[in-house]
Amino acid sequence: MEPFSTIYDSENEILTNYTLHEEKKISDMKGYFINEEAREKIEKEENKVVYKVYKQDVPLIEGELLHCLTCIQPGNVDGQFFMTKGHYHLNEKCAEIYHCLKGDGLLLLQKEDQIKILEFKPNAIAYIPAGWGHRTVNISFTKSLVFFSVWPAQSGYDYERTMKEPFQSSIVKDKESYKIIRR
Ligand code: S6P
Ligand code: ZN
Repeated sequence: MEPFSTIYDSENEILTNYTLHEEKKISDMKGYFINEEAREKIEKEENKVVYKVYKQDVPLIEGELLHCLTCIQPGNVDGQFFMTKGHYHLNEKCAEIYHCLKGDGLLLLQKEDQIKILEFKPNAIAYIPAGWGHRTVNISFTKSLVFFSVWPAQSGYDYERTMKEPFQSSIVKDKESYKIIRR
């Protein structure tokens, strides 16, 4: 393949020249929030966008790197902040790097009985070691959380595992801030 570059358009919160754009709406998040009834209500009323992903395709072969921009909207389901679905990599030997560009968030990480919650603010560069499940949460009431990620092209995604072994912590509103609760 040919070398290429993309531009992060910070005002519009997109990666220009993306080849793949995904939007996860409330209707795509069935079973991910604690209060499923509240999620269904929002789905029927407005079906808001929870997060968007802009990705550049590269060959899914050893040595290549995938990269993308994720933008999580501000919002909550019955007080639980908007977040990504979260996943493990199918290939447990694949790590990942997240670089926060905008907003205010938390990165939830877990591996078996180990849990880590990292602050995720602009300029934070988080290293997600191989084998750790990862989910990002937008804890701002007004702003999007935007971050850039880079990971091996052969990682794959395991979303089923996060359903079988759910993230142990949830991030909910607490007055003007947030608190961490056990799920
Ligand atoms: C991919 C990387 C991110 C997420 C994206 C959406 O390995 O971790 O690009 O795919 O932030 O999250 P999720 O959990 O819906 O894939
Ligand atoms: Zn990942």
